[in-house]
Amino acid sequence: MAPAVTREGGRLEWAMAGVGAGLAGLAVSYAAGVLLGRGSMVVVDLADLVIDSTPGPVAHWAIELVGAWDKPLLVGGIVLGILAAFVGTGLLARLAWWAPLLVVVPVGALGAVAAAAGPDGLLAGGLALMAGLVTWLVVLGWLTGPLTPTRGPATVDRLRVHRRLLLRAGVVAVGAGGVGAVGRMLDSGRRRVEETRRLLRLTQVTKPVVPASYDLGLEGLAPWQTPNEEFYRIDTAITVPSIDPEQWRLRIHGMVEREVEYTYAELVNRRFTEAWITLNCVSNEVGGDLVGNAWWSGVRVADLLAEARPLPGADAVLQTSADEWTCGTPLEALTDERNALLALAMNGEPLPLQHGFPVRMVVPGLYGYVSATKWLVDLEVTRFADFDAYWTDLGWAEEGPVKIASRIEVPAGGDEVPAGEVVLAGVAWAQHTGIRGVEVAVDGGAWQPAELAGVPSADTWVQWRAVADLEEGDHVVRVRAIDANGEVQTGVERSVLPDGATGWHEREFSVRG
Ligand SMILES: Nc1nc2c(c(=O)[nH]1)N[C@H]1C(S)=C(S)[C@@H](COP(=O)(O)O)O[C@H]1N2
Ligand SMILES: [Mo]
Repeated sequence: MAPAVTREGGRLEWAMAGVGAGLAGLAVSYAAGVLLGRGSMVVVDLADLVIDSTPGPVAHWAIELVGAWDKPLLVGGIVLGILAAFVGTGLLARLAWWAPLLVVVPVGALGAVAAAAGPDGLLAGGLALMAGLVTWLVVLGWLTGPLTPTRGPATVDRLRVHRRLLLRAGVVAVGAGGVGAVGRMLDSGRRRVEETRRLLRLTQVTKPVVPASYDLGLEGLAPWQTPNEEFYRIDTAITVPSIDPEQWRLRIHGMVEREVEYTYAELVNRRFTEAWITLNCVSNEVGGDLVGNAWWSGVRVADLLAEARPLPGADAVLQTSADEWTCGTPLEALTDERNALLALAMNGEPLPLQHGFPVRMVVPGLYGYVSATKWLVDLEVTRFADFDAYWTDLGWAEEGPVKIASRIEVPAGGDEVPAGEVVLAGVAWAQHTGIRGVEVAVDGGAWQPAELAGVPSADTWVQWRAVADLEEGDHVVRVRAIDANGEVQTGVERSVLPDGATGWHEREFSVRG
């Protein structure tokens, strides 16, 4: 006869094990999120998702019904839901080792959707979520270890089982509490700096109004001024550095007559320069969106370098960030008339943390990887021959002047548009040189000039627009730009490595009768 299988512990013990494991998972997911620089918790993203996906009338009805209690009730409901999920895994574990997955997998799927919709994107959110889910399962297995079915004569010492369970529960509680506390501590630094940033008043910073002539205002065309929340973000930082401006220093040293150091307050009290500058990434593919245009406010770096007095023979500045990313910039690009900036503000607000708070470099005409150091703390005047920087060390070119580029945004790819006059539109850029013209070619025909919108300087992108009379069927449009020196954008296709992509952007769409 097969020995009887005994499941030790009552439902309550299994349920408690589920709750303990779930709380441990929450603590780990929270701490992992903090480490990954997330501004929000996955659980909070989940609440947001519930709110956002509640149909308007239902939400209205619910709010009407419960009045000012809507927020506490929502939070209470979510807490109850989470507790129910935790209890559920415990009870299911009592039936079969794999049964908790019936809860954990759907929760993971919901969490992934919520994280993707949340402010920090799927990657950081997904990793934090995974860390939490794995912890949940592993701790559940461990906590229920003493309760696991024993085969053979049921002569189990109930008291011993109970004691072992309590001991493990204690270990989990202390561990989860510790992990949660460390997460909170790490996060408090970021929250404090966010708060300091919010309270900063940079009196010299203005908020610009975009002249109507710069923005064609077409549906589907990116706005001429890129809002901070939509500005692309590229960096190697896993945790976004949070730097208290009071503690921040910029040191200028190396091949200089006089080493100098500046505080944030010293920069704030200098004369500010403001400019529209389009920034783009060397990794931007033809037609890609790693490019944005903002109003930057700050101090001319040429003036600070002049105070340090570079020595003859120096041709480069090695920039270092608080997180020890480095890049090398030609000394000339930082000292010529182009107004390279130590930016303190972006679009009229102190720099967002992800974009380099409190101070970053912005150099018109150079790709970000050789110029646009965020969280900047150190400038070493030196020679290109004497150093390797982060990306040049990995095979990217030492010098990264921006290449002429143009992009089609209207019609959107795969669009179906009505026959007749079809509007084509997009942007083109060649910072520090400027764009003289943009041309489009439909279905491999002759290049036709597009109209250009206005721009304040050679340092920004320019919107373009053209109209083509097209018949029903599939079409393809290509674009190329001509810079202010008369150089025509090449159609030769090259990949982004080592110094930026080339080639013409094209777009397919169809016209219906
Ligand atoms: N500290 C630091 N600064 C950095 C980087 C980085 O990885 N670390 N990436 C650079 C690159 S490659 C680009 S394209 C720009 C992007 O700036 P953004 O994220 O504000 O758009 O920042 C530059 N500055
Ligand atoms: Mo970049």
